[in-house]
Amino acid sequence: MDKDQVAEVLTEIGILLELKGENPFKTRAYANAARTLESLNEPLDRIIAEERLGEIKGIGEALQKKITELVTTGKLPYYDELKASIPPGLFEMLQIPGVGPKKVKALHDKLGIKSVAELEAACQAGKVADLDGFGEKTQTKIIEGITFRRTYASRHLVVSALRVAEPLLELLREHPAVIRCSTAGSLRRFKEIVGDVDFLVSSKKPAQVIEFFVTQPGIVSVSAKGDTKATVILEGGIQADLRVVSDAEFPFALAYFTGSKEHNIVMRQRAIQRGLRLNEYGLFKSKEETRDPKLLVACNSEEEIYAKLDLAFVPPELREDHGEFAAAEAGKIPRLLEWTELHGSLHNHSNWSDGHNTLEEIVEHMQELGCDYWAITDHSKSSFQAHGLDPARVRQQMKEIKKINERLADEGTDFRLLMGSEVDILKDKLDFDDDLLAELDVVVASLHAGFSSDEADNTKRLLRAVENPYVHMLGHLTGRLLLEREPYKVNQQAIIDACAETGTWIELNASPYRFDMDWRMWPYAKSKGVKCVINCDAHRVEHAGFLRLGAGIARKGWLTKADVINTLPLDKLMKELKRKRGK
Ligand code: DGT
Ligand code: CA
Ligand code: CA
Ligand code: ZN
Repeated sequence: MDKDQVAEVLTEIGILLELKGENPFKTRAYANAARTLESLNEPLDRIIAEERLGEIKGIGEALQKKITELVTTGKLPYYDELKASIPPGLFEMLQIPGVGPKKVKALHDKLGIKSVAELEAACQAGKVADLDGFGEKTQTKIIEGITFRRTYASRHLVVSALRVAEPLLELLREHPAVIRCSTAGSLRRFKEIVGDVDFLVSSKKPAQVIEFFVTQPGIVSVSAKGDTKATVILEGGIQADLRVVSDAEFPFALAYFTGSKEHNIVMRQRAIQRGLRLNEYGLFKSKEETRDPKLLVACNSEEEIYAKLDLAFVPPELREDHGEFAAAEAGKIPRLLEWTELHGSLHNHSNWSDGHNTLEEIVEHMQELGCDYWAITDHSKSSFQAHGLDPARVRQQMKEIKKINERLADEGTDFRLLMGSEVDILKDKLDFDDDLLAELDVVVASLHAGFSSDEADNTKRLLRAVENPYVHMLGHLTGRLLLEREPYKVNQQAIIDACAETGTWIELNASPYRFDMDWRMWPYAKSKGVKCVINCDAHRVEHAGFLRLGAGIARKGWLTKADVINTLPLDKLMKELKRKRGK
């Protein structure tokens, strides 16, 4: 186990002990030790090998023994026993917003509640409000929390789905009985949230493929298993459907199961208009529903199906019946952005504010990845929870970055750090004065706190930032956190119009928790000539991987290389960064 995994176990032990009503000293010691481990700057196994664990503050003898056991054996019987002694439903109850270990313990001790379902019933019967330390308000909040969780139980971030689906697809691809395979459904269409994962395989031996699939790692249970279909639950609780078809059927099944439903409906209508029938088994010369192979119009690929219906190929991301048919008919489906066309990210954090890595670590990692540039845009002073920088610190960081860039130049390297800021949009001004902003290469303006419930209010604040000549782009336009926090109210169209007017760019925040501005708004922005910047908003070097995800959402928003600023090489980018200021 590495330090993050050990920290996770220690955190869980702390919670389990709290659920048992252990004394707070003991429970807190575990939480504190977990935090200490997470912030270590060297590998845990080395510290243990050199017997230096005892030198770390807050890690006493008992903890040392447990940590050593976890790192060396990957197991801890103490933890397993503790976990087994507590009903699993109690742990699940902790996921309800506003319900902590103390409350769970009280509910269990006083009302005998052992599961979320029992808790909901008790709330509805009004029993929870009567408990000491709860009350009407808390009871209502618990009911709301349970409802919220239920709505989202079958909704997952696309990144969580990809994490489990991609390795499984690779395993399927390598199986000798598999001829072709693909994901389908909303995952292939790259929706930001997916309900389940769909796999499609063509094979002459479906039973073999099904048997293989259901026994792969990453599959926690099998809900249904037939001759050509299986439904399973993947790690993380996502459901997955696998369908196996003949290779002749594959393109038709792929088109059908990729959807969307809305897209499929139009496809079928077009077939009918041409005296044909389209379904998951094929395209048939027939006026009635059929799957008679003698009537089949053979197609070896999705491209051929589209061609038979007088359409250019529609990339999966565009299959939402959002105008793709008019474009495909006119041969005007754009060549969508490829993530490899991106050269860097213009909104990222370092350990000067709330990021995890040093400037040097960032340079090394991004250079290695083949980026041309990486902007450091740490938070401004008003974001004090995120250790926002005051003007003096900003200037100090500028010096630091200049030094690093000079060194890179000396070494003959083309990679550059760009000096920037993610400046807070305050109630009536920006967090920094114009003269400081003017010294920076890159200025991202974001709304982080104090947004109003009034759309006009928020819009006005953002418009003021757009009008500032030193603001290059707006960061995460609506502040949403997918599956967690609703966007704040803002008139996106008015802001896009103002960005068009002033030459301000809009960020596509590529964090899979945000994907903000939403893909549905990009065609409008594009029609107004507003440029997109795909930004990682990286807080760790690993977040550079978000570029690929952001590009997927950009494709869903119909964006091409020309629409995205950070497809530019460094010299052209530097020119564009000066354009608005020159006006
Ligand atoms: P999801 O899973 O809720 O995120 O969304 P999808 O689009 O992946 O939906 P899913 O998994 O229920 O079905 C996969 C595709 O299969 C769907 O996009 C279109 C096709 N499909 C499923 N059921 C129907 C249906 O009743 N009518 C039509 N036309 N297509 C369907
Ligand atoms: Ca699906
Ligand atoms: Ca499905
Ligand atoms: Zn940021």
